Amino acid sequence: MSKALEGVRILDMTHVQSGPTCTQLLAWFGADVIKVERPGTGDATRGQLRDIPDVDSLYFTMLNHNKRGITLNTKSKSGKEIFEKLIKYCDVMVENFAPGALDRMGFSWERIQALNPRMIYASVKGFGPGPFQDCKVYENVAQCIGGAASTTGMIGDVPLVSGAQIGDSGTGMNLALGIVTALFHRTHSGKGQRVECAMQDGVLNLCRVKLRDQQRLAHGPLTEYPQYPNGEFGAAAPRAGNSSGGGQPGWIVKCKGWENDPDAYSYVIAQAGAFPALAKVIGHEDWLEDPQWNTPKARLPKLEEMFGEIEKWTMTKTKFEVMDILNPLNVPCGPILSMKEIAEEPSLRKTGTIVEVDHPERGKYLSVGNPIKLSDSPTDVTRSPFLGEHTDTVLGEIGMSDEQIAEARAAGAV
Ligand code: CAO
Repeated sequence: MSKALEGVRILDMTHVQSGPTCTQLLAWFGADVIKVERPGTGDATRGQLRDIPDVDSLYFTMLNHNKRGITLNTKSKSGKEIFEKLIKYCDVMVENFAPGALDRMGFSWERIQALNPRMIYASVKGFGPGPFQDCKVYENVAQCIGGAASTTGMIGDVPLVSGAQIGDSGTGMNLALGIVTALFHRTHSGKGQRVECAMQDGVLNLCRVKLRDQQRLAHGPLTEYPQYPNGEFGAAAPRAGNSSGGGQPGWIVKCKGWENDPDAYSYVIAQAGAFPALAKVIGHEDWLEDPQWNTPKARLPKLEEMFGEIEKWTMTKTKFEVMDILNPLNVPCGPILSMKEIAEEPSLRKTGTIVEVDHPERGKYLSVGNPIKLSDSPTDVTRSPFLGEHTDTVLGEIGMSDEQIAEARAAGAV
């Protein structure tokens, strides 16, 4: 079986998380990803949050699978010459340095196009063009500037960032889509193009429903928000606690064992069609005849009370029992799964969503596999490269002799 992106060569200048998630995806689809790192130090994440001394961190290994690794000082004279050869050798260049870093090295988009007109040049930055275009940005900053933090959290409490890396891994996904789209375009245009993704845009794209709510505010209160009917709505779309972002009310309720287990909770959605079954199972058949309860509109001002009654019932069941009972009744619900439970879930191992990878220095560890499954192009997750592991091989591929490689090494370029 051939891999979907076999034959595509990626010059991977990425570091930390956002860029590496993009190139890892492309590598999983079969692209030859050549990760370029600074000699001696490499990607800073190799050494960050280490769990085992002197061994590449999980932070690094889990973001750089299936890649080859070379070292190159792109600021040195001979390093720049090698970099030029690599630009001519590859189809795509990906980077997520601070704004302007590649230009400062002497590699503007114009120069790259001149070197290789078929090159697709893809970048992640914190902001797009505008007043903040020169700022450095990390995940949590992206969540703040993209509207996620302002709209996440409990009512009346501080803004909250999510554990989901929507700024980094989310933007990496966008960039990967931009790259394969540009590759497709190149099949008939014959030309490369620039692909730019701002983390602010990526987060905002995932907060679409909140911009929807911002505009709905002009026409009255947001009736599905916990603030309705007694709370206040200000000028901006507010935090909504755990209420559902859609048209069906939902909330997180306690389940049996919640006193000792921080994850003994379930999300329950009181979807209109399944409401009679839900009411019956929690012992509130009376609601079905009561005009105060038996329409979605009548229930809207009483959602807190309704979920309170649902919770009285869920507290008598484990989160998995709640799932077992409510699913056959077509009540959408889901247990709050801990990372431990997810890591141990056999079905996720089977699908390759959680994979065990072997690493010569750290031994076996778990990683998150490819979330996108292609029928003719399955993903095999292989370990990340050591710093400079493939330098000699790749420099040989671009036509450098052993002697020239030795010279580059002596000059500190690799
Ligand atoms: N050879 C020579 N120099 C190299 C090199 C190499 N192989 N690789 C990197 N460098 C240089 C860069 O050119 C840059 O030099 P200048 O400052 O002189 O231009 C320098 O190393 C540092 O790069 P940086 O500014 O990108 O790194 P940082 O740690 O200060 O900032 C980050 C990190 C992530 C905040 C910044 O890169 C950024 O804002 N990136 C864009 C947004 C992004 O992707 N953020 C997500 C990161 S994951 O949370």
